[in-house]
Amino acid sequence: MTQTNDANKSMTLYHYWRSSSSWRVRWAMKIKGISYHDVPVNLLADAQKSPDYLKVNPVGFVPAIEIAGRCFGESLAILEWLEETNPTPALLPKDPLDRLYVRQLMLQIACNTQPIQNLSVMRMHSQDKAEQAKWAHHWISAGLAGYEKLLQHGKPGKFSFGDSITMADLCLIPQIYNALRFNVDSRQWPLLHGIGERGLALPECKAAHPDRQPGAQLLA
Ligand SMILES: N[C@@H](CCC(=O)N[C@@H](CS)C(=O)NCC(=O)O)C(=O)O
Repeated sequence: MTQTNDANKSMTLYHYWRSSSSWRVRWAMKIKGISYHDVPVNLLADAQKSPDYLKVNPVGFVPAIEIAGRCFGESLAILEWLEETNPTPALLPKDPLDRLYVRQLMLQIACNTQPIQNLSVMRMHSQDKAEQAKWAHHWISAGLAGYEKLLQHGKPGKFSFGDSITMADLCLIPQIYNALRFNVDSRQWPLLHGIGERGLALPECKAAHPDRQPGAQLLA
């Protein structure tokens, strides 16, 4: 596919080392063997709201990706594009109902959990760091408890759906990492905790891990 190859040659990922949404995309790109140029966006310095970055993603969130001169945001939309243009290794199951279930899991994190504990939402809720942490703790706990229930009614194996990594895991595992920052211990949910441990041990996940990203050492 010529278009895909051309696009793959010229990708720039705008991301923040500790952003769970950014980690989803980094991890997918590592799994699919796609290289990219890095542009770190420092959320603590509000670089996501700078005029330059707003030209990349007008809504002021990371990640964003530049592909063949065009810029796009929204991590799940980017994951779907990566899957369409680089189908192997697959990150979604083949059966449409299984895909529906995997997407339900993805959205349990990407719609029902992560946005509520986002930096801008926490800041709007309160300026007080302790209150922000309490808020994040509550909503991450609620979101992960829901994910565990979905797993109990699904077909978990080594990972969220069977024994292969899917996009659901790409959403879950960065959220588990984020949870630790707010003292939410995933051991209370045995199914997702085990998935988290196995996922973190994978080389592609390690390569996409926040600690290995540009900017991490400076800001940690
Ligand atoms: N739905 C978006 C969410 C992106 C998002 O919330 N990004 C966070 C970092 S994980 C962010 O840029 N926060 C900056 C802010 O809240 O100002 C996606 O999946 O890409």
